[in-house]
Amino acid sequence: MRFPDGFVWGAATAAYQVEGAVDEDGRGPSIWDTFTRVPGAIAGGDTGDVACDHYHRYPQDVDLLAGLGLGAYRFSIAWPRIQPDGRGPASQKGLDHYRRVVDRLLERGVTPYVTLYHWDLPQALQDAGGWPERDTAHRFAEYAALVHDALGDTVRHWTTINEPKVASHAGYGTGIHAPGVRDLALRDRAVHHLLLGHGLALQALRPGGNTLGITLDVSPVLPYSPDPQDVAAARRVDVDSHRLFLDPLLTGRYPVALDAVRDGDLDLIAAPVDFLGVNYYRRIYARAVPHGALRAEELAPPGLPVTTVGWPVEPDGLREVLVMLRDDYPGLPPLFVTENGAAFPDVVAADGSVDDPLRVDYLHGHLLALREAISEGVDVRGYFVWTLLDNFEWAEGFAARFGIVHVDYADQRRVPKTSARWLGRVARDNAVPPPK
Ligand code: IFM
Repeated sequence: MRFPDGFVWGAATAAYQVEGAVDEDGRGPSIWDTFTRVPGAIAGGDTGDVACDHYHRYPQDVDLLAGLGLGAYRFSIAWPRIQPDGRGPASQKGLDHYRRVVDRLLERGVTPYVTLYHWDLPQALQDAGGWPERDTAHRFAEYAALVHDALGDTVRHWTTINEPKVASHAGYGTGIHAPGVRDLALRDRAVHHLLLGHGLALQALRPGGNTLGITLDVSPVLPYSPDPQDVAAARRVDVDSHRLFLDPLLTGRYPVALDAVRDGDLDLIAAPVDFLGVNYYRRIYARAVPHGALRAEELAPPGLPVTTVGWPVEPDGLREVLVMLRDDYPGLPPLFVTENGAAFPDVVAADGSVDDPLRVDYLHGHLLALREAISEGVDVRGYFVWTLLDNFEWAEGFAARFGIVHVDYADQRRVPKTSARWLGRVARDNAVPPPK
């Protein structure tokens, strides 16, 4: 079960989920600082104020990652550290921080994969309308250029935006994420401006021989039952969650009409990328309901094993997604699995160790499915586990632990779980053990 030579093995994190230090070194407030103050918005009333204290502890975390044998680190830049108000000149302290992170990675032989936007919009830009405003796309491109000017000499791999669907749909549609808006017209404007921001940022980043891409969350969408109503519901969910992003990026056309689109926008959005990042966690099952914009609800059929956040564990869905992308989008760029992983109720043993056989099984199954997709001819260049550290899982707070490294939030002690050692072995061997 060897992987192709040069296959990239890494772990991923995102700034707000791990950094903490939310008011240090001139960082401005983000929409997540605001949203976590809304009563009832986050399980347990948790916030990212401290999180894993990665802002201060990144040297030891980088050493940990390198020590495991992982060769790549996918992390995001906090926009409000670079531009506290979302516009204007870059904060030197913000840039210096990420320069130090990159230097540490390179010293330890770890390749940085930088994501420019993982949902922490400067609050000042939300006050001016946020992603439903076209200007935010221009502000994003300006910010991207500032980061690139500072780090472009050593960082080769850039992702513009992580999971724009979650930023638009959860942020402006259901309102379960920051900024907590529930308005479908604004949501659709946010969709377009996130993608436009990606296209404008590509222009800013393109000079200099970089490897550029965007990351989408993609799942197979199946009907909950063979009932034609459920079949139609599944189609609606697939269009709304996936084709709404894949089609404009890869074919230059939206599958539905969006009011915010102006002449020339789709040319920018569909400009070629060097890779597409795919985040895969689960299959989605859709059942028809009479209410709601999509007249569909997502519901896992009974009997499937599920993770802490209720997502069914179905490794072959990863193979299905990768093959679907290859088959449905001729000319598809190379793929990276930029996130895959699971939250389980880990137990810390009396000796302090954390054995997580469910996560090992999850990773094992998904890596076999990934290997199968590669055997079927899909061009996948790397795999990043979500996530290096237990961290702030957005609306779920700290209760959902996705890390391969356990974090004790009382004293910030890190304990690599069994899965961390298992994945490190896979990375060093560039091979997955055969199925049990
Ligand atoms: O924690 C998130 C991450 O920020 C984006 N992708 C999904 C993960 C698990 O929910």
